[in-house]
Amino acid sequence: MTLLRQIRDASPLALVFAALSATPSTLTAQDVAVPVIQSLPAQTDSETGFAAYLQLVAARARAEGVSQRSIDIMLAGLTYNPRVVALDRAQPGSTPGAPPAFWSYYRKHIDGARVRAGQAAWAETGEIAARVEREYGVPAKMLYAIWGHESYYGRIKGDFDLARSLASLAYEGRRRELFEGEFIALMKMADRGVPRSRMIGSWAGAFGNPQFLPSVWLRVARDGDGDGDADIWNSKADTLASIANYFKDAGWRAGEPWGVRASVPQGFDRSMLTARLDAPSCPKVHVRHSVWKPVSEWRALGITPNGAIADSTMAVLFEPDGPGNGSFLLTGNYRVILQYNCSNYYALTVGLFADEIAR
Ligand SMILES: [Ca+2]
Repeated sequence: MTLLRQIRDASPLALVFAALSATPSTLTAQDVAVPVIQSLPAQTDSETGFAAYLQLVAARARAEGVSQRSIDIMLAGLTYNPRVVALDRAQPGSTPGAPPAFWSYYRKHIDGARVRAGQAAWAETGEIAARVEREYGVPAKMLYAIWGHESYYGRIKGDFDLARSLASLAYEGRRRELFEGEFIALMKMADRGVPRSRMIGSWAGAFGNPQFLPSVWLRVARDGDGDGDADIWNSKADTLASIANYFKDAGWRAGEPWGVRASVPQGFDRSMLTARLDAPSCPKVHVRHSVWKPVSEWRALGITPNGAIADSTMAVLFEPDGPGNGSFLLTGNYRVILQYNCSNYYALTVGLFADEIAR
């Protein structure tokens, strides 16, 4: 998933924060005993160096409790894949200056065909989605929006060998800690019984209908159809339950919308609405939001929500293309979508797409 996109979109400083937040707060003797792989210089084209690196990763995996059987399965015949490194290097950096228009981004990603595909998926699996919604408290429309945005309902899941991609990206070294950790997480998936042949996905290591990374799969994937296997590649029930569990785990509040469109009066004074606090994560995303106010206060300022939202709900005002080009009141649940991928355009697109599917 998505964590990769965060990384793609993030500033170097945000990456440092991401790395820090992923570091355990307390070190144990076992942690200290883990080999220091960072001491190996980054290389890109040496099969010998790659093979030597894999042995260091195997040692770290062993230290983290991965079985020798899974290590052998994952490393067997593994070769360096220069293509994924080239794809990674071709990622655009952050564009200086004004951000591109939101609505052109939205129309590029969500069209009538994708909305109809979402409605068709819902018609086919609605009974399962209703059960998942009851169990996790996450609206079905959000599940279909994520599924459709991430993989077009399973049509675009990627055909890269995950072990080869993750090992190559780790070896290349620019984001070694991230990709090495994900590679070891993939080995732990093997320990949990995921067959090697199923481990196929995007060049950057995300996989299945919801495009989870291995660490995310380990943390939140669920078996939705009761066969004992959380198969987010092939099972629609497992996919819906796993996305719902991701949202629940990230703090989704049942009964609250992600946000609503809002009408803002002409000449509305926005000068007093600038948020002063720096957000702890993805600050570039949050800096574009206003201060938090209950909806009742927004109403008192003349702003009208164009959708169901309680007066007591806390919300920020967000106008992605500036005043007069679409205004939104966003709730804490919008932040949950941001955890899936920390981009305003991503989160707003998913929210609006969900509303379109449910229309
Ligand atoms: Ca299952």
